[in-house]
Amino acid sequence: MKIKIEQKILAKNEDYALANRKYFKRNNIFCINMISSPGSGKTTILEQTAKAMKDKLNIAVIEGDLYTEFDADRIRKTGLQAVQIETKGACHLTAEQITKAVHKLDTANLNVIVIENVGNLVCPSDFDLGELVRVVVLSTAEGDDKCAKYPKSFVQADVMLINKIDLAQHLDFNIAKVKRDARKLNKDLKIFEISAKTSYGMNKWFNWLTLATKALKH
Ligand SMILES: Nc1nc2c(ncn2[C@@H]2O[C@H](COP(=O)(O)OP(=O)(O)O)[C@@H](O)[C@H]2O)c(=O)[nH]1
Ligand SMILES: [Mg+2]
Repeated sequence: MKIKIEQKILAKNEDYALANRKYFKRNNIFCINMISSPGSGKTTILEQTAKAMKDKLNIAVIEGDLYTEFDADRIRKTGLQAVQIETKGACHLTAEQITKAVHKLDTANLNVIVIENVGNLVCPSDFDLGELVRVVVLSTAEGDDKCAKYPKSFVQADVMLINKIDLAQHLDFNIAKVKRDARKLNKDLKIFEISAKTSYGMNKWFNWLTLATKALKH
C-alpha cells in the first residue's frame, strides 16, 4: 500500500516536472535546482551571484523552506525577484509547487531561475522539479565524508560547489578526497571550490553560469 502511494506521488511529480522542463526550454530559461544540507551557504552564494551578475543576467529565485520567508527577503534585498515556498514540514519541494511559483514571477526577459531547495541532502534527490541542471553545495564545515554517505545527491548533480573554502584549514576537510569521492560517483561532475564569504573562486562559478545560460539558446 505504502509503495503504491509513493509510486503515485512520484508519477504525478514526474508529469509536472516534464511540463516545467518543456516550459523552461521553450522560454529559454536556464533553471537550476540547488540542493544541500541546511547552512551550507546556498542563500549566501545566491546573494553574491545576484550582485555580481545583475548587469549580465536576469535571474529570479524560488526559495524552499519548511517555514519563514527569510531567504526570499534576503534575495529581494539584492534587487532580484524571489518567491518563497513554505512546505510546512515537508523535507523537499515538488514540481507542482514550482509550476505554481513560476506563475508568480514576471518571466518576461528572464534568463535564469534558481530553485533553492529545502536544506536536506536526502529527500530532494527523489523529486525532479523539471530543472535543466542540478547544483549540489557541500560546505567544508559539514565534513569530508558526505559524498560517500549521501551518494544520490552527488550522482544526480551536474555541478558541485565546495563552499566555505576559507574555513577548510581549520576543519581537517580534505578537499582532494572529496573531489575523488565525488568523481568516483559521477565522473562528469563539474567542481568549483568557492567561498561565498571571501569571494574566492566565485568568478569561475559566475563564468560557468553565464556560458551555460548562453548555450541554452543555441
Ligand atoms: N566562513 C564562511 N561562512 C559562510 C560562507 N557561505 C555562507 N556562510 C555562512 O554560513 C551560514 C549559513 O549560510 P546560508 O547562506 O544561510 O546557508 P543555506 O542554509 O544553505 O542557505 C551563514 O552564517 C553564512 O554567513 C563561506 O563561504 N564562508
Ligand atoms: Mg537558505
